[in-house]
Amino acid sequence: MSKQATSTTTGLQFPDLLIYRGYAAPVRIEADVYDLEVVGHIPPELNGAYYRCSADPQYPPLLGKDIFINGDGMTHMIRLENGHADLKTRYVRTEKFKAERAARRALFGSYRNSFTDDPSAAGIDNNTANTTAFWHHNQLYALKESSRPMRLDPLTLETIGSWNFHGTLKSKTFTAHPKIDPVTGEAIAFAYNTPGYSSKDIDIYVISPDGLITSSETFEAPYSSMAHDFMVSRNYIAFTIYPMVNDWERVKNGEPYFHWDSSLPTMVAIIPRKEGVKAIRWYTCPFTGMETHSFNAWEEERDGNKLLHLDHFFTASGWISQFPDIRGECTQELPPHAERWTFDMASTSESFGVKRIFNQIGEMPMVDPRYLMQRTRHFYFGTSNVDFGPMLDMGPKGPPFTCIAHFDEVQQKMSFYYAGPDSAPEEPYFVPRSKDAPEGDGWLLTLVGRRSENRTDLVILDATCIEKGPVAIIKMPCRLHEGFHGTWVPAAQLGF
Ligand code: V55
Ligand code: FE
Repeated sequence: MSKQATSTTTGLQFPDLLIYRGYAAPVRIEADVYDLEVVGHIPPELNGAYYRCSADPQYPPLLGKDIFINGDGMTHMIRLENGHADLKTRYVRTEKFKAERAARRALFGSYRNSFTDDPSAAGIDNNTANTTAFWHHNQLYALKESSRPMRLDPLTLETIGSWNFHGTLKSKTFTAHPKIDPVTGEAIAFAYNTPGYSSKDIDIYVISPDGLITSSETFEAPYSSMAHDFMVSRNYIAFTIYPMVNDWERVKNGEPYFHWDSSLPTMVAIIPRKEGVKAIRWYTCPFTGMETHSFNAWEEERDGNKLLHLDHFFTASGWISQFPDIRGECTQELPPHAERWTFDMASTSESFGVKRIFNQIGEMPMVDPRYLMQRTRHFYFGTSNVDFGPMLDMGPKGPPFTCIAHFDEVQQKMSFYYAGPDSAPEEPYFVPRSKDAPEGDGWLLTLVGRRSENRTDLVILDATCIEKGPVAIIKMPCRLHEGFHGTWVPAAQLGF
């Protein structure tokens, strides 16, 4: 044997951990594939681009391990036109990505914890830009709640850079879940841990249809914690504040950025959009838990009461696949249920009503975005249902879905699309059939992981009959790393 072959030096290797193994393994491929294979027919009305973000680690972790949500932002784009589909995937050129590529290794340590970084990473923006593809004022962004938006070229997916809305963004952070007001065209957004580190301050922003922050207000939360999503109705903004706590003393000690502490109260903040934070009302929940994501918020006048309904997925446990429970109470992540929390804004009551919208567990909620902030009849989400097929093995971000579900609240009817053996659908994104089609008349786009084939498909379902199976299956020749949130941009807005 030659000297070289017996060398014991190891090259670049990801550790043998769940988050780097098998179907979860980093993909790291920046691909351009023209004319993907299509089973069925892509509806010609679907002319535009589907964008979505994922967390696809560029390098093995500096500390030998990491959490799923700390991977480098990889944006996926599937352009649909005249029944054809083209794929493009690109890493977001964040400052972190560029510095680590230059060093040919990881320089950043654990999630949002600069005290665990390599000294050479000091002062470099840790944005991973890995959570939400967001389109507003004709711009495409990759959002991460720890950082400012990253602006991307919607045609090439080239990174343009960090964006501060022409100097009007005061925080160093920005949510991955802004809500676009379908009536005014404004985006309502927020930021927590606003200096880029521990803080009780939460900023609320209104972004005009031409991309300037026209209103910026700050309120103080009872403790510094994760605020991942929020809810907006026509007249109110609502936050569920839950004890996924950020404690700077722990962070300084190299401990995780968040921990679950059920001894702190779960609370709701309700802010009238017109009066703003000076009219904030706080409610303390008689139970502990965490909002995972929200469907919608809407208002209703009933029997002289002014009701505000918050429709969201809520779980009694923390998110222990990512962050520890410091009291050691929950050893298993509990599944989220869809809950409707109802507040009478005409009364001074400090309590609110809670009921289940439906009895199916789930996550990654979606409504027809044209009906956001008003009552929606149709609810879409990811779920599992053992009537169709077995649960899949636990993944690094929790249990994978096997189905997409549609709940029609008027008919009280739950429908399922089962993705097939060893197949895991991700977030369903709703696209209307036409601009003025009635609520729910359109398609759901969802990426489906084909685990045994190590590939991904984009599945198009008719949202009015998902149980009938796909209208079209667009087959990727490779796997797209499992990700988070996407958006659809019609060709007329893309300009190409
Ligand atoms: C979430 C996701 C994140 C994150 C914080 O889904 C919270 C919740 C993908 O990144 O950084
Ligand atoms: Fe999210």
